Amino acid sequence: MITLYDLVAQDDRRPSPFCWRAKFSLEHKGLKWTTVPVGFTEKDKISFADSQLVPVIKDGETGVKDSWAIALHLDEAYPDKPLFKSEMALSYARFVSGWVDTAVQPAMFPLVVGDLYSIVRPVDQPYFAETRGKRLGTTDFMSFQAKAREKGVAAFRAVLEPARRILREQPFLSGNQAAYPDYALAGAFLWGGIASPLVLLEADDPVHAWRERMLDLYEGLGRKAKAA
Ligand SMILES: N[C@@H](CCC(=O)N[C@@H](CS)C(=O)NCC(=O)O)C(=O)O
Repeated sequence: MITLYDLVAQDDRRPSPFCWRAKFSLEHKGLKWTTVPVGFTEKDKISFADSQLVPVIKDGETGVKDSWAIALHLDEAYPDKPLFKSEMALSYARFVSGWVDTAVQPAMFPLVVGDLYSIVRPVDQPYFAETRGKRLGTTDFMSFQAKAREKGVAAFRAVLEPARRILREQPFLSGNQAAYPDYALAGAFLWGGIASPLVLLEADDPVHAWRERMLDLYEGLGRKAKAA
């Protein structure tokens, strides 16, 4: 049994996009896993892995931090049902993950930050306000979010164009079956959806239909997640 240290918000919500990558990876490989909830200020729970961030996994005596390192570890330790079937598949997954990290999530964050703050556990809110306030230059996250939404929703949809082009042609970013590139992008949408009721996608967007397929995967793992 693998233990995933998973970011927790109010009402046991689990919003972390990077933890979602790890959850989908564990499911992809058919491994048994459980979670330990970790609040923003509960760094002591993940110190065994020398980490300040989640996801972290404990696999037997081994601790692994960072979602990408976790994926690599799982393929190395459990070669069955590979996440990365070839060097090219690994490279594509890395490229898509990098795009989600540097373009998709940064475009989404300002649109949901006020709602995200309001679901953070009260005990963690001062930490969130300090760290994210520094990043955004304000702790008035609701006003920041309202301003960002004026032009940001259209800009966010534009960022998704590379995914939209491929999803017009095939059901998943990875082809006929979902794999790591899909998990990376789905993690971002789970983050947004768990934090905020904001409608991010138009109903006729191919990305919308893909997101529905992603929510259905693994017996509706994503769909069962407590959303805003
Ligand atoms: N590169 C890391 C990023 C992990 C990350 O940023 N995790 C966030 C949650 S989504 C976190 O632990 N934040 C805690 C904090 O900001 O103190 C990965 O891929 O795992």
